Amino acid sequence: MTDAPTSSLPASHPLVSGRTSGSPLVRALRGDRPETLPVWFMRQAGRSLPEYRELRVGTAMLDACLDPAMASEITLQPVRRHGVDAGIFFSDIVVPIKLAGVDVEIVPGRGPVLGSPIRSAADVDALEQLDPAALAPISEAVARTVEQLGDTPLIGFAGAPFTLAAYLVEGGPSKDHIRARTLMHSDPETWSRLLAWAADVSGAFLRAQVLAGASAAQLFDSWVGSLSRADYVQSVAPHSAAALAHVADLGVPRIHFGVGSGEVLRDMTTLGTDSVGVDAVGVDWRLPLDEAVRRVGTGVTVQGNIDPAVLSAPWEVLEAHVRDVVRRGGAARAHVVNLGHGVPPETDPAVLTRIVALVHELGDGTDGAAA
Ligand code: 1CP
Repeated sequence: MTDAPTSSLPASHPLVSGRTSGSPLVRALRGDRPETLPVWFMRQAGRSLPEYRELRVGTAMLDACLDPAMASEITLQPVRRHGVDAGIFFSDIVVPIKLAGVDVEIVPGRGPVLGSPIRSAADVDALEQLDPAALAPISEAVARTVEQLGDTPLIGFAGAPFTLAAYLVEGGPSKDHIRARTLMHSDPETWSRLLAWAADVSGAFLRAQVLAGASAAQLFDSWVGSLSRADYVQSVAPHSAAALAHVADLGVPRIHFGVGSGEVLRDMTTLGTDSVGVDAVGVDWRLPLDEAVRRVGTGVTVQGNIDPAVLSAPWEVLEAHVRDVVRRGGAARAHVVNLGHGVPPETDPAVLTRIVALVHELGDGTDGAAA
């Protein structure tokens, strides 16, 4: 896997030119154990940073995402501050559906809200394809960011079809995504067309980021934990595979993450097939990493899984927890240290910087020193 083909990428792409191909993140995703464990944090860009809050004053969330200079600056802020081993592109999973013409906005303190939810066959029929030209601000923001990042890789991302459908059908954030799951059972044909549309739109968004210079691609299926395993395998995994297929020919390492994903972790690794279909699987805080490895095997890198709740505990407690995460991650072929979900907005950013320094002291994570 180390020699994954990268021929469809432009020669100037950091994975091809060599700028990021030897980085700890890319090596770990491809299955090596670099001398230093890579670490980054989901939602590292955003509300925990005062410089972010300052920059965002007066600009709506989705406007910030579509302003290349602002999106790029916000992406770089946590990299400068914490010394993390990767940037994650500042955007949102609903950006591509907005660019495809869906009436969606991000309401502060709440999340994505739709003007009118998508609930019937006719609603799905009315969805429009994403015009590739609409992705220009995304490509420009990524290109600007990658230029500034030097040897540090940028992770591109997109929402998985199920998590997007959870917003599209519900019309906003919801607890158990009941309406979405009802549609899946009551009208499987409409469900399938909706997820196929979401896979196309998300896949195009992900591909634009990779072509513009992202060195890894993460698919977020944040709400996958509300599905039974049977429903996941039958009605969801094929569409996640379709979204990820949009970058398959580019040879970029692919990460698949979900929350509450213990029951389906193996299926998220295989994408419902017989063999490993991604380079890394993200694990939430509920499942110890050694147990995750027991479930997914050693053909895939694990990413995770510091409990976000422990970030605000006393340092001694947090330090012991981080060491335990690293020790358990030693069971995997390779480990990318991260949280089990996003950084809570009230987190003291100094704590994140301290975790990065600690992880970088722990070597490749297999010497038992972490214990
Ligand atoms: O004004 C603000 O600051 C709004 C807060 C915010 C931010 C900073 C939202 C609204 N989105 C984002 C950025 C964002 N969203 C990133 C940035 C890069 C980084 O990680 O540093 C990423 C990767 C996302 C992806 C995203 N959006 C996911 C998947 C990841 C996850 O955390 O599970 C999901 C589920 C969303 C939807 C969304 N957007 C925003 C909120 C508050 C939510 C969740 C709402 C809910 O609870 O349903």
